[in-house]
Amino acid sequence: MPAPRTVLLTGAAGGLGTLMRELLPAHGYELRLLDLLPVEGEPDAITADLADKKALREAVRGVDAIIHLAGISLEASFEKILRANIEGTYNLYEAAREEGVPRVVFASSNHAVGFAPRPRGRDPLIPIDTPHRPDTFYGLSKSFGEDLAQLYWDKHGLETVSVRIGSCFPEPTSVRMLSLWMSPADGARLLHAALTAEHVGHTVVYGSSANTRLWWDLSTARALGYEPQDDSEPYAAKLIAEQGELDPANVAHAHLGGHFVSDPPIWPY
Ligand code: NAI
Ligand code: 15L
Repeated sequence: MPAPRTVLLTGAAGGLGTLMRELLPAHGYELRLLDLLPVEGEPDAITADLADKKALREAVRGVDAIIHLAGISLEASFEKILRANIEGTYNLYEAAREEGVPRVVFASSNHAVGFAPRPRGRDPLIPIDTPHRPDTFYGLSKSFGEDLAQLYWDKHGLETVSVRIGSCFPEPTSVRMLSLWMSPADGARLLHAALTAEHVGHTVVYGSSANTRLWWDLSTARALGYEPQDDSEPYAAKLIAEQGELDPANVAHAHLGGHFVSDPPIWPY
């Protein structure tokens, strides 16, 4: 596959979309933007719902690849998750198939496997082939998205890299995030690797920086050419002083998904 140049970024108005809009052009991409909400400062962005099949078909026409970030990014009722994340992702893949887009990078999440116990001490890192253990309907929709991607590869030859993102924010804000943090710059590096690696078929990777306190195995991400440059460790002393070490007796501290397993944050609208 020739290196993609024009890339559709869905979810462009969101937190991660905003960070990637700033960082991806330096990797050589021209971004076409789409979101349910207007994208501030981007009058050419497409304002469309993932439910709008016609708009999606037009949005994907002629792009070399899609980075799919749009959707509900927290827990919500099954009906809301079904519409935005499950049917919405299906609609996007159908549009991509119909228009011959060769590759999608899918924003999966650690919450697809959120009930995986987090490693302690000398425990092995969580492998990429750990079974799906969603911690929420939200996580379930990410498990679905990964399976949908596998189907579209096996049946239609549409490639996907599913990135189980940890926590991609400018800085880690919790002790848990010391293990899962992906710096925005590393996020852009990983998306670039996922867009340009050859013959990915459907590849699933974990998405984080090279954190000292890493819980998962980054080898499938590294195999794409991803070389993380950042580590959350400089934030560790302050966060641990403020919040204390993780308590193994606390169910939210004992699992990869953190508080999503017990008290998930709810999508506000
Ligand atoms: P966000 O909630 O800030 O952004 C999501 C965007 O999707 C919003 O701008 C929203 O308007 C848009 N959207 C929602 N429903 C839509 C629909 N039906 N049609 C079109 N657009 C719709 O979330 P964030 O943090 O930017 O995450 C982006 C993606 O990455 C999400 O899929 C999320 O699940 C995933 N992810 C993010 C992580 C992170 O650390 N930020 C961690 C793991 C996964
Ligand atoms: C996610 O999947 C969410 O979209 C994001 O807002 C964070 O909560 C992240 O996981 C996390 O686990 O920190």
